[in-house]
Amino acid sequence: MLAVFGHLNPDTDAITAALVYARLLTRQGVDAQAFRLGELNFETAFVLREAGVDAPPLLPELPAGAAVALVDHNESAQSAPNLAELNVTRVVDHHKLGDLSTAQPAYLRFEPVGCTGTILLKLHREAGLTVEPLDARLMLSAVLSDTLHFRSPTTTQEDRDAVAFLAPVAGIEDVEAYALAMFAAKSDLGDTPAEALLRMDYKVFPFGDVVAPQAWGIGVIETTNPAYVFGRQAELLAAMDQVKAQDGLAGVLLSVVDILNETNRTLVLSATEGRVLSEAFGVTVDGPVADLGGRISRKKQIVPTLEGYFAPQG
Ligand SMILES: [Mn+2]
Repeated sequence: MLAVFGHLNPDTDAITAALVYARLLTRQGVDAQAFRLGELNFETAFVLREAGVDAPPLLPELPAGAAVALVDHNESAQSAPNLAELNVTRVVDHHKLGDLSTAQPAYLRFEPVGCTGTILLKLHREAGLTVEPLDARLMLSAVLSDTLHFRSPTTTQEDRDAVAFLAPVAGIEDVEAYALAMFAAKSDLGDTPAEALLRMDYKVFPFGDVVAPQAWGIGVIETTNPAYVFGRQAELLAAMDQVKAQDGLAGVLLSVVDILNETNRTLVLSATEGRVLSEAFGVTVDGPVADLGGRISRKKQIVPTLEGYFAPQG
């Protein structure tokens, strides 16, 4: 059995890509099953509920050598804890290549598009398989989620074309209304504990080099209601401080992305984070919130800038 899973702290793309790719592989004669590496966020729970689909089970600890397919990620820091011992046979992803290595020749499909779902639609076409309505709905939801309905600079024409193709197959007439309902579900955070909010869409990135490595944790809260998040600013800063110490990180950032206004205001934990943000992004940091303007994509606008900033000189 091939275990198919997306990244830790899964988002809608990580969960739906695992479900859709496992179904696609099964139709192609591969014994594949979808798993997840964490709890669903509120948006993903909404998407699966609307689709009438159960969440994939949590990935059990797999024995060394077990065959796995990675979707929507490739870096070990974002994957199963014992990834190094597993046999990665397939990767379908739209992130930068990280520290991936494979024991044997593998099927690797990377494309610089806005969403894994967009690549999965191509895989259906290349295999000559029709797209089932359920799969169409899941892929469509992932593209809307990852691109913030085309607001993100990660959006490509292929993502737009994918949504235009998938919406009628999925039976979704009003894509705008569906996207807004997804974002409303994602923003309805209730009394979620501060650390859970920080870790909901959170990734650890290794910056620097072997001589001076430093791991940074970068969380993002995409919301239509930033006032709610800033109302919990003190709690969030306390959670960031605790996670930084607990996980031995050099820095922790939490970006609050206002989906509808396309802005990023990032919580500044200490002078360390403040200095890095001001030097890397050329912004004035005064107090616990840094205005990063329209930089709403961690993947395309935050991480590459920080990688450049921490890269060894010369
Ligand atoms: Mn994705």
